[in-house]
Amino acid sequence: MSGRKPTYGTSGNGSDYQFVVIGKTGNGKSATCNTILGRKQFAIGRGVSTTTLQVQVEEGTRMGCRLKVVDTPDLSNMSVATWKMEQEVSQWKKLARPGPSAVLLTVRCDIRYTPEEFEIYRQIKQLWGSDLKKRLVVAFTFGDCQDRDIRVEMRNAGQELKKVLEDAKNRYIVFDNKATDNDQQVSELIRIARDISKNSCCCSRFPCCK
Ligand SMILES: Nc1nc2c(ncn2[C@@H]2O[C@H](COP(=O)(O)OP(=O)(O)OP(=O)(O)O)[C@@H](O)[C@H]2O)c(=O)[nH]1
Ligand SMILES: [Mg+2]
Repeated sequence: MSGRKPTYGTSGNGSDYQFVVIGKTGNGKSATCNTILGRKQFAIGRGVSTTTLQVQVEEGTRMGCRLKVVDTPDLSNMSVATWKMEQEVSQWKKLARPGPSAVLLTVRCDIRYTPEEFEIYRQIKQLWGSDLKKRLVVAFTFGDCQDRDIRVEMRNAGQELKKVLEDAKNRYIVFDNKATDNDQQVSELIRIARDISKNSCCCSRFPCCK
C-alpha cells in the first residue's frame, strides 16, 4: 500500500500509451499485464492467496508503440483506512505518468459477475474521480474458458456488469492470457487506447496517434 515502495521495472524514456490494470484478486490483472508487454514480467498467482501486494510498473515496446503497464493490488484485500486507499489510487495515477491512456478493469468472462466485485469497482471509481469513466475499458479475462459469444453474454449480463459497461461506453476487449500469440489482442488494445487519447487530448506528437 502507500507505505510500501512501488516496484519499478525497466525505466524507459517515456511511453506512448499507459495502462493501469485494476480489479478483483485472481481475475488475471498480472497475467493481462504480461500479455500486454509480451513477456513474463509480473508474478502470476498459483493458489488461492493474493499475489500482487504492491503496485508494479513495467515498460516495453509492442507494435512500434512504447507501452507502460501499471499492475495494482486488489484494495479490498487490504484492511486499511479510506485515506490510505485514496493515497494508493492517486499513486497509481502518478505512476502512469504522463497519465493513464486507459484503465483496464479485469472481469472474468467465464463466471458470474457478483455484487461484491461491483463494489470493488464502485470504490475505486469513487476514489479515482470522474476521469475514470473517460478511460475505462473492460478487460474480459479467461477468454479461452468461454465458448459462448461474448456479445450474447453481455446482453444477458446482470445490472452491475451492465452498469460497468455503460461507464466504459461499451469499450471492452477479451483477453486469453494463456495464448502464446497475443499480437491481435494487443493491437486491439492499442487501437482502443488511441481512440481514447484522440478523444481526450491532442497527442499527435506520438507516432502511434498519427
Ligand atoms: N485460463 C486462463 N487463466 C488465466 C487467464 N488470466 C489469468 N489466468 C490465471 O488466473 C490466475 C490468477 O491470475 P493473476 O494474473 O495472478 O491474477 P491477479 O488479478 O493478478 O491476482 P492478484 O495479484 O492476487 O490480485 C493464474 O493462475 C493465471 O494463470 C486467462 O485469460 N485464461
Ligand atoms: Mg497480480
